[in-house]
Amino acid sequence: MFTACEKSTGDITANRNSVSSNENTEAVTVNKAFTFDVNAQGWKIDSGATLAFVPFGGTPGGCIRGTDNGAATYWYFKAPAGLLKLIRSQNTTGGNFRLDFDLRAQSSNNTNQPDVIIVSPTATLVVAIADEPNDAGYKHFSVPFIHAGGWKFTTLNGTPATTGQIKKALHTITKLLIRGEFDVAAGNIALLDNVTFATL
Ligand SMILES: [Ca+2]
Repeated sequence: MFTACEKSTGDITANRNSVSSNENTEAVTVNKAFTFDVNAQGWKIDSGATLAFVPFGGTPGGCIRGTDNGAATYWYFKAPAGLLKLIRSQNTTGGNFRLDFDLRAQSSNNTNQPDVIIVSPTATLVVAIADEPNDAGYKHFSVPFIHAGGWKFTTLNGTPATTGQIKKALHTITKLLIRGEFDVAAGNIALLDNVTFATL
């Protein structure tokens, strides 16, 4: 069962060291990591699910959990205003950026939906990740904000976005969404942990 993730304390301890070593070697531009070990750190849901902070079941420590409320929409985790402000403040004429996160979700292979969405006043950009989460455990996802990452305007069938267009959207970003619904069954659950925005 999916809820088994809220048990294995052995794995949580083992994961702690690897996460720490990764943080030490990565060039993090935005010095803000969402580890959800105390609270939800301002994250919310973009329609169709209920958010809860869970003080266990993360990788390691706490995480945030979305539970589908039965609405016939794909629901998303929504980044807090503080993260959007930090992203807007980045020097977009410099290097490129990426979004990293650990996600565990019930899955029925609904791959043909945007997995990450960024919204600015002039563009909505979407991307589908080749891999997808499942309920066997957390998977790490790293989404580059570059043309080769597969970003499209408005829909997955939209016009491909250039790296410059993606950066422009980041510089005025008003919404950042990470998909939580991969199984359309009512009551589906997803867990999110370790969200970072960093240099590519
Ligand atoms: Ca955590």
